[in-house]
Amino acid sequence: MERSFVMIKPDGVRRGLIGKIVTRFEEKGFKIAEARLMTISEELASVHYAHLQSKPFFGEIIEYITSGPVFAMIVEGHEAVRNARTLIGFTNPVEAAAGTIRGDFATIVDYNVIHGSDSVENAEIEIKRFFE
Ligand code: IDP
Repeated sequence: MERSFVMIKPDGVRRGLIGKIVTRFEEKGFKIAEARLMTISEELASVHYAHLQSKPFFGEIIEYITSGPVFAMIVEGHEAVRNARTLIGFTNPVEAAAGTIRGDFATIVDYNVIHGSDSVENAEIEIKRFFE
């Protein structure tokens, strides 16, 4: 079975969306293999978002993702990475279809509620990064 790394970001946790979001993954057919509530250090955040280091909003992303606990999960299922991305929706909630998590629970890219790995290779890197 393929695995992906999914993380409900601090705005999602603060707004009490853990239950609803976990339910969506379960209803889709994923198994939640592991989960933990954790607070991300600035160091871990900088590694996780290293690909965005040159962006003008990099500092804001780090501030956002470290602003409170996140709910990190390993989800398992058929084509888990691609299926999770479909369930999550496009990065910018304005473009995310209704019925997707970002489409239904977010309005602005700065606070888009959830992260999901973008490739099988990155999923394994992120699982190690957050769970080992
Ligand atoms: P992804 O989260 O859909 O994989 P990435 O391009 O890897 O998309 O961006 C990582 C995160 O950085 C996004 O989920 C979002 O929280 C944040 N982000 C991306 N673009 C912007 C922006 O233009 N302004 C503010 N935050 C952004």
